[in-house]
Amino acid sequence: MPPLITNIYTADPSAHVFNGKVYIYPSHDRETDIQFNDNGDQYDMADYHVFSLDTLEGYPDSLPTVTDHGVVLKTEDVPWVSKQLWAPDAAYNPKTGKYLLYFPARDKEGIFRIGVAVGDKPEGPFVPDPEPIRGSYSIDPATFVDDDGQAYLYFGGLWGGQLQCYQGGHDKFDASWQGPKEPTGKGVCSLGARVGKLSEDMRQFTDEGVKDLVVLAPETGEPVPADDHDRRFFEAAWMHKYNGKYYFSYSTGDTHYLAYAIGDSPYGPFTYGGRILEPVLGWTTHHSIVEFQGRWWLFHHDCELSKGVDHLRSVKVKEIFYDAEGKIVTEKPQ
Ligand code: FUB
Repeated sequence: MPPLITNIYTADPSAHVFNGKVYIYPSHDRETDIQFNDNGDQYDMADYHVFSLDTLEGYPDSLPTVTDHGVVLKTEDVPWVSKQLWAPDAAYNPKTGKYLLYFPARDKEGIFRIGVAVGDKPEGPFVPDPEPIRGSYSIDPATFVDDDGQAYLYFGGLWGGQLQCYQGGHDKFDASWQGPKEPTGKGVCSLGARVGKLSEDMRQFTDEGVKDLVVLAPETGEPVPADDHDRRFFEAAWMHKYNGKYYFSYSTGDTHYLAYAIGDSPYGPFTYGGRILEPVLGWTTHHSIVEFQGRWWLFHHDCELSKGVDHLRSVKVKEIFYDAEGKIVTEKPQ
C-alpha cells in the first residue's frame, strides 16, 4: 500500500481516535549528512506535525484524505532540549480537558528524557512544560488510559535509546557506560520496557515511580532471555486493550519484527504472543494499534518512499485481525 503521508517524511506513528477522527502523532524525519550508526544519530528530527483523517471506510480500495495540521512543537520551543525529537505520543485527559503531547529528546547533557506539552485541541499547538517529566528517561513514550481513567506511560529503548545505561537502577544513569548495548549471554534476562502511572494532570509520574515491564516466554514462564533477539523488547512500546486483556506490543530492533505479549493488568507480566508484522523495508519498525469504525488498525512506517533510506520513513496503515483465542494474525508488509 502507498504511504498515508507523502508531503514530508514521517515515522513512529502514534494514532488515537479523538472526537470521531483519527489523529496521527509521528516523528518528522528529515535529510541529514550524519552517517548511519547504532546510536541512531542519523535520526536528527527537529519538530513535530500532527495529521488527521476522518474515515478509513473503503480502505484499502480508496485512500483516505489526510490533513497536515502543520508544526505543533519544535526544538527551540523546549528549554531543556538539545536535539533529536524522537517518537512522540499523545493523550486526552478528561479530568482537565487538555490534550498532552509526550516526546523524547536529548537534554543539554545528551541524555534522553521525556517531555510533555499541553494543548486545548488534538491538533495542537502544544506548550511544553519547562522541565522533562521527573524520573523520566530513555525514549518512545506511549500512553494508555485504562477503563477506570488511570493513565500509564510506557517507554524505553535499547542502544541509542540508552535503556542499557540504567542497569544499576531507574535513577542511575551511567553516562560513561561503555559496555554492551544490552545484556548478553545465554540465560541472562533481557531488559524490559518501563511503565509508570501518571498523575491526575498526566504531567508527572505518581509517587509509585517507574517499574520494569517483563515479557515472559510461554514455554518456560521465565523472562525472555537477552539472546532471544526474535522476541526480546528493543523499543517502540505500545499498549492497547482487547476483550479485557492488555496487549503490550513492541519492536524487536535488530530482528525487525513488531511483536506482542498479553497480560491481565497494565503492569503485566505479559506473555509473548507472536508477531504482528514481518520486517518492512528499513531498519526501524515502530507502530501503534487503534480501533476505529469497528475495525482494528496498525499504523506503522517503512522506507519505500525514500527507496530504502533508513532515516527517511513514511507512515502507512494496515488492518489487523484477531483469531478466536485473541491472537493477532501476523501480517506481511505491503
Ligand atoms: O525515530 C527515532 C527512533 O527510531 C524511534 O524512537 C525508534 O522507535 C525508532 O523508530
